[in-house]
Amino acid sequence: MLALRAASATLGNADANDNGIPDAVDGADDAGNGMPNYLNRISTRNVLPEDAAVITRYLIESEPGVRMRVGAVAQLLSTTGGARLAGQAAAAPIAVDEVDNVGGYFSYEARELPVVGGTNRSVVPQRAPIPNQPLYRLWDQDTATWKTFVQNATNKLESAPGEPGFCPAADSSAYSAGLTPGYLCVRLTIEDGGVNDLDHQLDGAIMTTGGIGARSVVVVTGTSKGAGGAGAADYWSILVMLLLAGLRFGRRSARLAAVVLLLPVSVNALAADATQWDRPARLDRRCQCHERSRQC
Ligand SMILES: [Ca+2]
Ligand SMILES: [Ca+2]
Repeated sequence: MLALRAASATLGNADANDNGIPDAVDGADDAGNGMPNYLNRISTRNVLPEDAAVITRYLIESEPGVRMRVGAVAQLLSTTGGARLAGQAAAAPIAVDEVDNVGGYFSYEARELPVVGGTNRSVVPQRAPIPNQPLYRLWDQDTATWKTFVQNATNKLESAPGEPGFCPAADSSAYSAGLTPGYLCVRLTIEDGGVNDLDHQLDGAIMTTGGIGARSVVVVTGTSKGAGGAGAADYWSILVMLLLAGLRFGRRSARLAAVVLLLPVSVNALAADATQWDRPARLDRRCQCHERSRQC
């Protein structure tokens, strides 16, 4: 996917990347990582800045050897010059997702994977803690739709506590399964050519544009009878009848019957909740610091 602009930036004597060379001399050619030369400050191939001007923290990192590149969506829409789109409004020119974004979207590519058809792990420091009921949402440019990251044997979402701007390295054992609310670091494992690879090619590269979303509504579903609201209505009708019966035969027997009736509703609600957002299988608070970070 290529980013095509109607016009190139007009560069002058400013020095956006603070390298002592005027922007006009640095030029707007691709620095090799999807960023224009006049903004680029980084040369490590497996690392990208979320914001072009900040290279000491908030770095998106892949496993060593992989070439990282700012994604085409960020090249067109990022206001920070890096791989980050600053939230739902920044991504609106694509489409507004039905799921509320938390902490921004990130658009990047990981190229030159060691194995075509293999997997790639990348770490994205979050701008806000992972919320309750989290999802990882992806923008699929081929279908022009937002979709939810699919987890399976070769595609995973993991998280680690981290510190603002600093996360364990992409190959660290500090990550635990799932998106844990409150954590600041997300690791995505994506299979080349798999369901979450947005270039849809078996080509030794993965493309992703997406970010954390939070469901705003918990949907409680299911009773033992039928589909939709009819079964639930029957349930509550029976419950009311039992309570009325309690007035005649005693409160204790009515309470017992109500508990028996409500138990499967509660179990169904928990089961429904578990399918609505990503929940970690376990917590692992071990932390290995990023080699460029001084704390963890
Ligand atoms: Ca410069
Ligand atoms: Ca691919």
